Amino acid sequence: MANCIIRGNTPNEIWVEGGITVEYSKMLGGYAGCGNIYAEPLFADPTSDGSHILAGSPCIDAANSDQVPGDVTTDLGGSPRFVDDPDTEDTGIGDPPIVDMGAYQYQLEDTCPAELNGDDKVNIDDMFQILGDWGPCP
Ligand SMILES: [Ca+2]
Ligand SMILES: [Ca+2]
Ligand SMILES: [Ca+2]
Repeated sequence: MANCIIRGNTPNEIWVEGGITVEYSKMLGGYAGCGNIYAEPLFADPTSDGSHILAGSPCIDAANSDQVPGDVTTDLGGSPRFVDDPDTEDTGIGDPPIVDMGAYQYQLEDTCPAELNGDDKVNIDDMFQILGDWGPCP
């Protein structure tokens, strides 16, 4: 198991028969393994499906990018899977930008409103997206 956030399970965070390898994951109470951390993940709303992590979470840029299957480019919410938070030191491994622990990746605030298609460039492709959406809104 890699790049996971395990939190709030009782009586144990995880129960394994036979043992597994856990790495680059966050588990309250801890679990031995490379890159694992034990701090609170700083969920936006831990009482609902709020497993979105907030700025300052120790899970940001702390996972193993090499463990993400090659065809996975988005997180559970459809946002980019690989985002670097320049305010967070990269403590994970792999080629940057480093993936975050958990199902949802920390997303930066929109600093470039004309970047519409998620490729981190403002160019003609973004213009085509605007033109494709041109016209009356239902
Ligand atoms: Ca990241
Ligand atoms: Ca970073
Ligand atoms: Ca773009």
